[in-house]
Amino acid sequence: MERTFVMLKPDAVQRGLIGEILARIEAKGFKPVAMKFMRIPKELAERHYGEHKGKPFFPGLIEYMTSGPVLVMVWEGENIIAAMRTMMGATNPQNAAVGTIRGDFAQQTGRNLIHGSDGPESARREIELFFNDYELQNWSRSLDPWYIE
Ligand code: D4T
Repeated sequence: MERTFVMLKPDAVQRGLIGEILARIEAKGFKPVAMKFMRIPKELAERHYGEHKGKPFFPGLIEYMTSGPVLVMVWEGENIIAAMRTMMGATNPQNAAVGTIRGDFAQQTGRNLIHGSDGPESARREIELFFNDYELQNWSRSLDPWYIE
Protein backbone atom coordinates (compact mmCIF):
# COMPACT_ATOMS: atom_id res chain seq x y z
CA MET A 1 0.00 0.00 0.00
CA GLU A 2 1.30 3.46 -0.92
CA ARG A 3 2.39 6.01 1.68
CA THR A 4 2.67 9.79 1.48
CA PHE A 5 4.03 12.58 3.63
CA VAL A 6 1.54 15.29 4.62
CA MET A 7 2.14 18.48 6.55
CA LEU A 8 -0.37 20.91 8.00
CA LYS A 9 1.52 24.19 7.69
CA PRO A 10 1.66 26.93 10.38
CA ASP A 11 -1.39 28.74 8.95
CA ALA A 12 -3.55 25.59 9.23
CA VAL A 13 -2.49 25.21 12.88
CA GLN A 14 -2.96 28.91 13.72
CA ARG A 15 -6.37 29.01 12.06
CA GLY A 16 -7.64 26.00 14.00
CA LEU A 17 -8.13 23.90 10.87
CA ILE A 18 -6.33 20.75 12.08
CA GLY A 19 -9.56 18.91 12.91
CA GLU A 20 -11.38 20.01 9.76
CA ILE A 21 -8.56 18.84 7.48
CA LEU A 22 -7.84 15.59 9.32
CA ALA A 23 -11.56 14.76 9.24
CA ARG A 24 -11.49 14.87 5.43
CA ILE A 25 -8.42 12.63 5.19
CA GLU A 26 -9.83 10.18 7.75
CA ALA A 27 -13.29 10.10 6.16
CA LYS A 28 -11.71 9.16 2.84
CA GLY A 29 -10.56 5.99 4.60
CA PHE A 30 -6.83 6.66 4.50
CA LYS A 31 -4.90 5.18 7.41
CA PRO A 32 -2.60 7.20 9.69
CA VAL A 33 0.92 5.79 9.96
CA ALA A 34 2.67 8.61 11.88
CA MET A 35 1.91 12.05 13.35
CA LYS A 36 4.11 14.61 15.06
CA PHE A 37 3.43 18.19 16.23
CA MET A 38 6.66 20.13 15.91
CA ARG A 39 8.42 23.39 15.12
CA ILE A 40 10.60 22.80 12.05
CA PRO A 41 14.24 23.88 12.49
CA LYS A 42 15.38 26.25 9.71
CA GLU A 43 17.93 23.75 8.33
CA LEU A 44 15.25 21.06 8.01
CA ALA A 45 12.88 23.46 6.21
CA GLU A 46 15.70 24.35 3.81
CA ARG A 47 16.40 20.68 3.12
CA HIS A 48 12.72 19.87 2.66
CA TYR A 49 12.34 22.66 0.11
CA GLY A 50 15.87 22.21 -1.33
CA GLU A 51 14.57 22.17 -4.93
CA HIS A 52 13.36 25.77 -4.55
CA LYS A 53 16.63 27.19 -3.16
CA GLY A 54 17.58 30.37 -5.04
CA LYS A 55 14.04 31.18 -6.16
CA PRO A 56 12.66 34.59 -5.16
CA PHE A 57 9.99 33.13 -2.89
CA PHE A 58 12.45 30.85 -1.02
CA PRO A 59 13.31 33.13 1.96
CA GLY A 60 9.63 33.95 2.57
CA LEU A 61 8.74 30.28 2.26
CA ILE A 62 11.29 29.26 4.90
CA GLU A 63 10.19 32.07 7.22
CA TYR A 64 6.55 30.99 6.87
CA MET A 65 7.28 27.30 7.38
CA THR A 66 9.32 27.93 10.54
CA SER A 67 7.02 30.62 11.98
CA GLY A 68 5.06 28.26 14.21
CA PRO A 69 4.28 24.62 14.90
CA VAL A 70 3.22 22.26 12.13
CA LEU A 71 1.66 18.80 12.12
CA VAL A 72 3.73 16.33 10.10
CA MET A 73 2.18 13.03 9.17
CA VAL A 74 2.43 9.88 7.11
CA TRP A 75 -0.76 8.43 5.65
CA GLU A 76 -1.35 5.20 3.76
CA GLY A 77 -3.90 4.24 1.11
CA GLU A 78 -4.67 3.22 -2.44
CA ASN A 79 -2.84 5.56 -4.85
CA ILE A 80 -2.64 8.01 -1.94
CA ILE A 81 0.09 10.30 -3.33
CA ALA A 82 -2.04 11.42 -6.26
CA ALA A 83 -5.26 11.24 -4.25
CA MET A 84 -3.93 13.58 -1.56
CA ARG A 85 -2.75 16.06 -4.21
CA THR A 86 -6.29 16.01 -5.62
CA MET A 87 -7.84 16.52 -2.18
CA MET A 88 -5.41 19.41 -1.49
CA GLY A 89 -6.12 21.22 -4.78
CA ALA A 90 -3.75 23.37 -6.87
CA THR A 91 -0.69 24.96 -5.20
CA ASN A 92 -2.17 28.40 -5.90
CA PRO A 93 -5.50 28.37 -4.04
CA GLN A 94 -6.95 30.72 -6.67
CA ASN A 95 -6.72 27.80 -9.12
CA ALA A 96 -7.86 25.18 -6.62
CA ALA A 97 -11.25 23.62 -7.25
CA VAL A 98 -14.10 24.13 -4.82
CA GLY A 99 -14.30 21.04 -2.64
CA THR A 100 -10.54 20.81 -2.25
CA ILE A 101 -8.78 21.88 0.96
CA ARG A 102 -7.04 24.85 -0.65
CA GLY A 103 -10.07 25.68 -2.79
CA ASP A 104 -12.33 25.82 0.25
CA PHE A 105 -10.06 27.36 2.88
CA ALA A 106 -7.15 29.29 1.30
CA GLN A 107 -6.55 32.41 -0.83
CA GLN A 108 -2.79 32.65 -1.54
CA THR A 109 0.10 30.34 -2.52
CA GLY A 110 2.10 31.69 0.42
CA ARG A 111 -0.67 30.60 2.81
CA ASN A 112 -1.82 27.34 1.22
CA LEU A 113 -2.28 25.36 4.44
CA ILE A 114 -1.03 21.92 3.50
CA HIS A 115 1.79 20.03 1.84
CA GLY A 116 1.64 16.57 0.28
CA SER A 117 4.41 14.66 -1.51
CA ASP A 118 4.29 15.00 -5.30
CA GLY A 119 5.59 11.53 -6.19
CA PRO A 120 6.93 8.23 -4.81
CA GLU A 121 10.51 9.49 -4.71
CA SER A 122 9.68 12.66 -2.77
CA ALA A 123 7.35 10.70 -0.47
CA ARG A 124 10.22 8.38 0.46
CA ARG A 125 12.63 11.29 0.89
CA GLU A 126 10.26 13.39 2.99
CA ILE A 127 9.15 10.51 5.24
CA GLU A 128 12.82 9.74 5.96
CA LEU A 129 13.57 13.40 6.57
CA PHE A 130 10.92 13.77 9.27
CA PHE A 131 10.48 10.32 10.85
CA ASN A 132 12.48 7.47 12.34
CA ASP A 133 11.45 3.89 11.64
CA TYR A 134 10.04 3.43 15.15
CA GLU A 135 7.70 6.38 14.64
CA LEU A 136 5.99 4.67 11.68
CA GLN A 137 3.19 2.36 12.76
CA ASN A 138 2.47 -0.77 10.75
CA TRP A 139 -0.99 -1.71 11.94
CA SER A 140 -4.14 -3.27 10.60
CA ARG A 141 -7.61 -1.86 11.06
CA SER A 142 -10.66 -4.07 11.30
CA LEU A 143 -12.45 -1.76 8.84
CA ASP A 144 -9.72 -2.03 6.17
CA PRO A 145 -11.70 -4.55 4.04
CA TRP A 146 -14.58 -2.05 3.89
CA TYR A 147 -12.32 0.50 2.21
CA ILE A 148 -10.16 -1.76 0.04
CA GLU A 149 -11.59 -4.94 -1.50
P1 D4T B 1 4.02 22.20 -1.18
O1 D4T B 1 5.37 21.59 -1.52
O2 D4T B 1 4.09 23.22 -0.12
O3 D4T B 1 2.97 21.17 -0.97
O4 D4T B 1 3.54 22.88 -2.46
P2 D4T B 1 3.37 22.24 -3.86
O5 D4T B 1 4.10 20.94 -3.97
O6 D4T B 1 1.90 22.22 -4.14
O7 D4T B 1 4.06 23.33 -4.74
P3 D4T B 1 5.59 23.65 -5.01
O8 D4T B 1 6.47 22.52 -4.61
O9 D4T B 1 5.64 24.18 -6.39
O10 D4T B 1 5.86 24.88 -4.02
C1 D4T B 1 6.43 24.69 -2.74
C2 D4T B 1 5.95 25.80 -1.81
O11 D4T B 1 6.48 27.05 -2.21
C3 D4T B 1 5.49 28.06 -2.08
N1 D4T B 1 5.49 28.85 -3.31
C4 D4T B 1 5.56 28.23 -4.51
C5 D4T B 1 5.43 30.22 -3.20
O12 D4T B 1 5.37 30.78 -2.08
N2 D4T B 1 5.43 30.95 -4.36
C6 D4T B 1 5.50 30.36 -5.58
O13 D4T B 1 5.51 31.08 -6.62
C7 D4T B 1 5.56 28.94 -5.67
C8 D4T B 1 5.64 28.23 -7.02
C9 D4T B 1 4.26 27.31 -1.86
C10 D4T B 1 4.52 26.00 -1.78
